[in-house]
Amino acid sequence: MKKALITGVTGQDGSYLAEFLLDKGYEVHGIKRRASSFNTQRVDHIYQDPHLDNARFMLHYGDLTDSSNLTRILSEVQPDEVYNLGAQSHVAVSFESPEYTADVDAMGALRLLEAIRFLGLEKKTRFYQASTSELYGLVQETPQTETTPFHPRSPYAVAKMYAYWITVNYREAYGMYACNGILFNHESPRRGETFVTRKITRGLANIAQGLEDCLYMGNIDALRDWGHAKDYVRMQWMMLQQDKPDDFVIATGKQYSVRQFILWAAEHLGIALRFEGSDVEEVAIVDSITGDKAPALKPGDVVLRIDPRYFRPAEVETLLGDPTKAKRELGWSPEITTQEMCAEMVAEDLKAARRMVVLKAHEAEQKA
Ligand code: NDP
Ligand code: GDR
Repeated sequence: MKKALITGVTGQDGSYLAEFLLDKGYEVHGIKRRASSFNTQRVDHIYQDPHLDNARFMLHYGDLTDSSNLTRILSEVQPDEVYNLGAQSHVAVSFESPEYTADVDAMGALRLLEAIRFLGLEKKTRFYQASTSELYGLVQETPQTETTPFHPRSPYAVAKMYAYWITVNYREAYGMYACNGILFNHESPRRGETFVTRKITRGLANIAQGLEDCLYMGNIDALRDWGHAKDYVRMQWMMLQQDKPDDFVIATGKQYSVRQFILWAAEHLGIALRFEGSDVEEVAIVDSITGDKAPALKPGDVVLRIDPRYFRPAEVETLLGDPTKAKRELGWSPEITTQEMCAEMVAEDLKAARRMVVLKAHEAEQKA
């Protein structure tokens, strides 16, 4: 039975990858951070009682800033594959916490690679590094491929650039099977609530149900290539099953604006929106409503305003990936379109909002 170790197992990708590897028959070990409250919601459904003889999913406390902890876990698990998905992954937050972001996102990758080498696992353990389209930043060519030059635009992207190159370096210097997946944005109903797609689907669903009044957004003209996390974790695994390690761009090859994503999400809620004003003055106003998904709204309601607080000190305006190499060499193609993904996210967030409405009504009844 193959063993995998996943850092960031409690995150969006980590949870889908753990499910995927369990289905493939792997023994899966994940590193979770100690927190003052439970932080394993995304993997609770695959939790297995460690007392069971046949348990194949195990969690270990750890942190990418803690070398001795990583070395001990690697030594105990002796994994065939390590997926380094753990990161301070929010670009805007990296401007607030640049040093911490560098420690986790850059040095974390080095700590893992060095621990693998120190333990003499460099010929056994294959290593996947969660690299990112943010490396392209101020883009030098469109679409972006494996050979497009990097120009990172945030402390996050600069930290990830170190992780990218240290992965290449350990491959070249020590013959390690180490790969970078240069993944473009990927989302799902499990996406963190402060990333733009989830903020939109969750925010609009809550507004439609009367739980919030207005969504405050930053640069809605940013262009992104958005795929589904489920498609992208499959590719992470495929990259570690080849004869030779290599780096791959993973993207859909299609690009849309944040504004377009807002319109789709609204449409799935039966809301037609129009945008008025410009830049910081811009608002989205309800034109018409069909169906019963937005009972709290009426035409003329303002559901979105621009708040410069969400502008970044340096923005990545446009990203569009070219996944030709992944298609050609690995036979990988995304199966879920951006629009289908948006519909799935809205449906899940609407369910959650409706549950909250029922709960609130029940609480109010109890009080009365
Ligand atoms: P998430 O933010 O959902 O998950 C990040 C994970 O890293 C969480 O499990 C988090 O733990 C963990 N983590 C954070 N800090 C530390 C630390 N100091 N030590 C150990 N673990 C830590 O990210 P995604 O799942 O979306 O992304 C996975 C990886 O892929 C990240 O490295 C991200 O930068 C990268 N990436 C993501 C893309 C995307 O569009 N989703 C695109 C390209 C790259 P906790 O749950 O406790 O916070
Ligand atoms: P990104 O994702 O920075 O591309 O990084 P995010 O969803 O945060 O932003 C995408 C674009 O939307 C614009 N935007 C807003 N973003 C947020 N979060 N909140 C807002 O209110 C808002 N308004 C507009 C942003 O300015 C940006 O242009 C993600 C992360 O998952 C990284 O870890 C990963 O490496 C990259 O994707 C690929």
